[in-house]
Amino acid sequence: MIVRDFNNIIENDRERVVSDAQWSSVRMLLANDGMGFSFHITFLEAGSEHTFHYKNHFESVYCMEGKGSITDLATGETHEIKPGVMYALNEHDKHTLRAEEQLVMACCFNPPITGKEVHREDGSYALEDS
Ligand code: 9YT
Repeated sequence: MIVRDFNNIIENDRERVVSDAQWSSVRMLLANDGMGFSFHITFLEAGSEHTFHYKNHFESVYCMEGKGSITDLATGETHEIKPGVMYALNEHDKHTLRAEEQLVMACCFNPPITGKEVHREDGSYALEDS
């Protein structure tokens, strides 16, 4: 069994904490945990906007705190994001996420990320060996 404490990670396991200018993410589970998915708690700053396109991964995201919206860039459709709402990028959907208030999201990736990825210019993460 794997048991990890978010607060302990923040204090003692900084390798699991990744930050960009306007988001940060705590990787609770990564590929080497062998679960077949990774699990992240992600914070998106109030007022920020992000375009991501996870071409190589499926992702589901559950909003725990905050307020914002997500636009599916293929259809132009925009959905409200608030606590209790989940979105799943089941078609590797390119999307823009906006945080009106800081968003706190619980995210799962399949395949799991390794922790070494950086966002490429097209908004995707590479697979480990691509
Ligand atoms: C909200 C969202 O797409 N989170 C993705 C996870 C985060 N970018 C990370 O941990 O890499």
